[in-house]
Amino acid sequence: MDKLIITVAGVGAETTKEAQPALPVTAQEIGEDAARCREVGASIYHLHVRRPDGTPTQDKDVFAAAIAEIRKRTDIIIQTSTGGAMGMTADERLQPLELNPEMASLTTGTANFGDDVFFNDKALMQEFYRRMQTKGVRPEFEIFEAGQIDNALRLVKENGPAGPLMHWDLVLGVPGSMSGEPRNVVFLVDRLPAGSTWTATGIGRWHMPVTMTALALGGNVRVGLEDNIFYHKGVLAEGNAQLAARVARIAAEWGRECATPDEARRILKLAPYDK
Ligand code: KMH
Ligand code: ZN
Repeated sequence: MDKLIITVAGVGAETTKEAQPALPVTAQEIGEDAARCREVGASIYHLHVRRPDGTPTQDKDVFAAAIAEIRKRTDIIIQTSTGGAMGMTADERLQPLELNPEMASLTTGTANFGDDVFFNDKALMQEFYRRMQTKGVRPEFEIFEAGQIDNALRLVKENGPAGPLMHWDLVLGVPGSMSGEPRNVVFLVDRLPAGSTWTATGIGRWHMPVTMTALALGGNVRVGLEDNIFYHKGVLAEGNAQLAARVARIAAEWGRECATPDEARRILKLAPYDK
């Protein structure tokens, strides 16, 4: 079994500082957070950014500032979000790709998202996918519903591959979309094409069921305040690193070590890190 790749979704677009005081918001806070997470075993940082008042933005310059602060401190793989926040236009969401990140998220389908709709029709997906292909940015296919796997496979069939393998993130438990029951994780993993790599994350109360199922299946895990603000029911996490450290500890007890960022690059067949 490959070493464990822990992704930290440390910032997100929906979590607020009021709800979770440990949320990193400024570029410096994000840089320090990514370094702490890397120290406890994380190898990918899924990056959203915020304006100084905490509101989400996809502004390229705000991403550049956060990436610079991360890069001052750590070699962690940076995966920029193209999901952004509810209501953003496709052009807004695409901005961080201009910075040529190693990876970027790509949701392959529209999904209910709380009281809102996270809109990703075919034209949008295709534009995002082709832009990533052209720029050599590896997509992480974000799957909230089963049909989104088929949509991603169709993108590859119609446009060709965007790298030597497909990497997936099963995002389960968003209110309005597929829940994080273990059987749902198994169902989705069964549908991924041979040669794929995958990670999974459970939103809110689904955090631990999805984490434990992913570990049991030999997959990878995503944690972080974007997805879940609690350590235990009703007890806020101290921060992203505490959530990452717990998964690293459980995996170690099971005899599975965490991949360093460079080991994760090899597992994901990404280009070697160029300092
Ligand atoms: N904030 C959500 C609407 C992604 O990063 O690609 C979308 C999201 C997915 O967070
Ligand atoms: Zn995200």
